[in-house]
Amino acid sequence: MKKTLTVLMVLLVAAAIIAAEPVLRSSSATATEGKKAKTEESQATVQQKKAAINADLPLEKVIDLGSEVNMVVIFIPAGQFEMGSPASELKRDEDEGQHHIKLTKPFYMGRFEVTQLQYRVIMNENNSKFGGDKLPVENVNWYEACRFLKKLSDKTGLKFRLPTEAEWEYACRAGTTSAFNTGTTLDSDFANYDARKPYADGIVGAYLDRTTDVGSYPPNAFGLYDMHGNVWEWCSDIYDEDYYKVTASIDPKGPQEGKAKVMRGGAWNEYAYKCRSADRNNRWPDHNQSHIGFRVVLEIE
Ligand SMILES: [Ca+2]
Ligand SMILES: [Ca+2]
Repeated sequence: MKKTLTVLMVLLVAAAIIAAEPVLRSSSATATEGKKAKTEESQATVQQKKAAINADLPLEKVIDLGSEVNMVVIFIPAGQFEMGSPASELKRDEDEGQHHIKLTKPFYMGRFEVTQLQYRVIMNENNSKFGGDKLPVENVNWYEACRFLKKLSDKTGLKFRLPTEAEWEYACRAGTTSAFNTGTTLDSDFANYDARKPYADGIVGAYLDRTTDVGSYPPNAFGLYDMHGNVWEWCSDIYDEDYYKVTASIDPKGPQEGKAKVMRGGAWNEYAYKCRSADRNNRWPDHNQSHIGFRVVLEIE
């Protein structure tokens, strides 16, 4: 009897190890990535705080949406950066050619993707596929996002809009030049995406098959959450694959003509390479899908 029990115990332990294996993470790798991200973060964070003090503006603002619902926006400093990806970046696309961009004005950006609760309070509707107040609103097309921003602006007397593509990437990178703002890889502890297929020397992780509450993963150096993954985020720009070849280097607003709109950052159902800071994607503006949402920009007048 005792021998049978021992054999059973050994089998159970072995089974537990095998079950844990596919999502097993090396803690030393996580620590190294965390440290790397932190070193890069601190510079951008210092610059952000300094710029807010110099402009005599708060680092974050709490916007009252009514019905005891708030939205927090974060101060993003003016600055310069290399937009796009270097030719050496793995799994990059041809439309990401690197070019220097200067953003001359600071702005505020939503700390989180717009949530279902926030969307419902302003629009009295919510057609998201996944249900939950703290989940990002999705299944929301570009026109609907703009209507939300218009209503929010009317209600608050402030000027809300979608980020430009350049503002979005600048805010996502927060001073980093690597493929992700977490470093050279994106592991499933850092974002909600399909981590069954790792990027570069990344580790295989989980696929949740759904959105997650906003802010479930660590923020970037500017204090923005879910810039990689969860839901794709609409930008104001029209998409043109050749735009980077002719783009204005100061405060670019996107091409004049075209139908599709830019979306950025990847989503819960995408592999890591689609969540890269430089990756560009697009959809027609009347396109509703359960992996597309948005985040606000509040202009500083
Ligand atoms: Ca996102
Ligand atoms: Ca792309």
